[in-house]
Amino acid sequence: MNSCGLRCLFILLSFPYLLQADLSSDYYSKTCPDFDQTLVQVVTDKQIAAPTTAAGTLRLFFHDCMVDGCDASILVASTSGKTSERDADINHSLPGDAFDLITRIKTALELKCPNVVSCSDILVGATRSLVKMVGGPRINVKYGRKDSLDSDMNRVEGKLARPNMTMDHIISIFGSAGLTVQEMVALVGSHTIGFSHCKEFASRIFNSNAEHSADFCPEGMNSKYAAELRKLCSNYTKDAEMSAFNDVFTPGKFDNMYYKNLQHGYGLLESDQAIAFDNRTRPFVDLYAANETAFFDAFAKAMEKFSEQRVKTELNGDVRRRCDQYNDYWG
Ligand code: HEM
Ligand SMILES: *[C@@H]1O[C@H](CO)[C@@H](O)[C@H](O)[C@H]1NC(C)=O
Ligand SMILES: *[C@@H]1O[C@H](CO)[C@@H](O)[C@H](O)[C@H]1NC(C)=O
Ligand SMILES: *[C@@H]1O[C@H](CO)[C@@H](O)[C@H](O)[C@H]1NC(C)=O
Ligand SMILES: *[C@@H]1O[C@H](CO)[C@@H](O)[C@H](O)[C@H]1NC(C)=O
Ligand SMILES: CC(=O)N[C@H]1CO[C@H](CO)[C@@H](O)[C@@H]1O
Repeated sequence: MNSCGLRCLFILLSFPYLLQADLSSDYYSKTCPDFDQTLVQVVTDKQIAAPTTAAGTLRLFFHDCMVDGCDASILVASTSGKTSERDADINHSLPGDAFDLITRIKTALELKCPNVVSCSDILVGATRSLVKMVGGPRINVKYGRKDSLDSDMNRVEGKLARPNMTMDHIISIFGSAGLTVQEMVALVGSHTIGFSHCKEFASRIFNSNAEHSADFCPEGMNSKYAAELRKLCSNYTKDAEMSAFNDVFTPGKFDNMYYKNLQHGYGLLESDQAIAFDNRTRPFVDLYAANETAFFDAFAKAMEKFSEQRVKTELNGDVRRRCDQYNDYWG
């Protein structure tokens, strides 16, 4: 159910231009002049205190924007009546530090300019800052998004790729989000930072016939790497927290090592490794492995495009006062 209804019909008939999102890089220059400075300050403090924040926030951004555009729908907490996106099954491992970061930025901004800055803009701005902070490219971002009026776990299924999907399926999911194969390969380069829980790749390294056999190695994987991962994850069924770096060589640095890893059998997830084998994706893996500037340019452009698609406007969104709750217009 769209929570907009008659209210929107009225607004649309009166102000048809509202259908068009009006994003700009200086959107808050008059209404919240300290926006950039405040955001960067909170982001910097948090990243220093908790260095896993960058990867966690980038993944949170990705999951928010894949499901109906960047609209902060992922930040809404479930209520007794309704399970929201962040509690959809696939979100189980979304990191607490990233949610905490957004709350901190929102709190700081509400003190300076109440009811002005949207949660979706905060998530986009924080992601952009963090990518740069861990060594990645400068991304041009525009602001002016509104936050969703609706978050529903049922809208998540089928919109996020899983590591065991076929490349056809993954390409089609990104295609539905308006992204080309090249843009997809560039964005997945995000796996140059962060980590994955063992359960996400256990089926690759523990094959059911040769459970702990020392020399089992999935096709395309470096055999020493497979053995190391098996050791690292030996306890994963007992300890669900066990996890491995996505990029085993430079885990905290945003660089093009992810693609070099794929070329040498150090892809962690099945989907990572598959990107290096598929004819449609492989040329871009080779390009980005050879030329980090080409990767950074493509990543920055794809992030900019991705962050501006299907953006909510006054018509179907608002500025939430708390990022985890809808505004209460009737109370
Ligand atoms: C083929 C498509 C993709 C698949 C199947 C996939 C799957 C996954 C999985 C299973 C994890 C591990 C989660 C965990 O265990 O906690 C992960 C981590 C991550 N993903 Fe992806 N992903 C994909 C594309 C992307 C894209 C396009 C981005 C960014 C734009 C992204 C950003 C991240 C980041 C930053 C992490 C690390 C999170 C952390 O350390 O907290 N992924 N991904
Ligand atoms: C893929 O993994 C999910 C759980 O992550 C599982 O439910 C599903 O059955 C798997 N699909 C295939 C084809 O293996
Ligand atoms: C596995 O778990 C057991 C008990 O929790 C612990 O004693 C052992 O050190 C763990 N091994 C590894 C490799 O983490
Ligand atoms: C992929 O490329 C290889 C090597 O160029 C070729 O042999 C194979 O037929 C191609 N497969 C498809 C599906 O295009
Ligand atoms: C690397 O990519 C950049 C950006 O696309 C390009 O300008 C440059 O010429 C490339 N460098 C090499 C050595 O190919
Ligand atoms: C970060 C977050 O909100 N994760 C939630 C994902 O879903 C599980 C199960 O519903 C919740 O327990 C987590 O809190």
